[in-house]
Amino acid sequence: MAPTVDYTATSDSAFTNSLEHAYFSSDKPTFFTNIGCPFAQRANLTLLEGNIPFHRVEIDLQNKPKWYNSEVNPRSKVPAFRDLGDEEILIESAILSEYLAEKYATSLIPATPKLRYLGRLLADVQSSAPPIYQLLKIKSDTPEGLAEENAVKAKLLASIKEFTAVLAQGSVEGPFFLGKNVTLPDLITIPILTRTVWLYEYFFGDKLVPDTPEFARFWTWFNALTERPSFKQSFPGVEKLAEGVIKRGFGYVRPGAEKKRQAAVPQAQPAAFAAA
Ligand SMILES: N[C@@H](CCC(=O)N[C@@H](CS)C(=O)NCC(=O)O)C(=O)O
Repeated sequence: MAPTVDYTATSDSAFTNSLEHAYFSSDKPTFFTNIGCPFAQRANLTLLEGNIPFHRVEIDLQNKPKWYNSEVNPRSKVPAFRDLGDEEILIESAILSEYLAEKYATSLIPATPKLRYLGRLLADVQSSAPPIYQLLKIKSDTPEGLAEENAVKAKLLASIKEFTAVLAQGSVEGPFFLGKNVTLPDLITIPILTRTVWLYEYFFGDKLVPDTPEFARFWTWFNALTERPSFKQSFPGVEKLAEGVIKRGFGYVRPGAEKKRQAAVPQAQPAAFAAA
């Protein structure tokens, strides 16, 4: 199946899609992505926050075009990026985002070695936490399953506590990691944390991270980033993500969650794109 290609800028109207080969724009960098992928969203946020023009090629991960492996990314994953004036394809979301900021949007890079260190620490804390999918798929209808579920929940919450402490080291007030301006560590960490927080609410019906003073800095950060146009534009909506999780057997809605969810969760994020 051909990838869906959307035109993120009007000047792409001359584009014609090729079923046989990968399309590379000749007047903008080409970004191969998928709206549901948190790793791709890191780079997508960096492109948007850095005001970097790009041509977007949406890859259907369930039905990847044949050329994707051979002509774009031999690892067969999104994101991938081809810069203008360079035939080489750049991969790996965190490294790619750093490249994009260094080349096109240096204001996104924390200003001092100490702040860059803290930013990398923030990203490390986030990526050392168990993936939310590990929790969602545990069958908790046996005492062992329930114990396992509780252990993973505790690990996730402990990691968010640690994350909150590093946020406060960056800036006590925020709202962003380093204060009033968004920087790369915000963009690298928010995609996976939104999956963790919102999918937890969706599948369990209650909150992983309580609304208490202990987590106030976390919520300030989380709300400030998810309200930005860049986030809304690069996120498919919680329902779409949850649908994908259920369809692929990565998790199931816990009994009673739906009722609790309707009371506890104000609204899922609006879908940014029709197709996820
Ligand atoms: N370490 C990679 C991970 C990227 C990744 O796992 N992408 C997933 C989608 S979220 C993917 O393309 N999966 C396709 C596949 O494995 O077939 C990065 O940070 O860029």
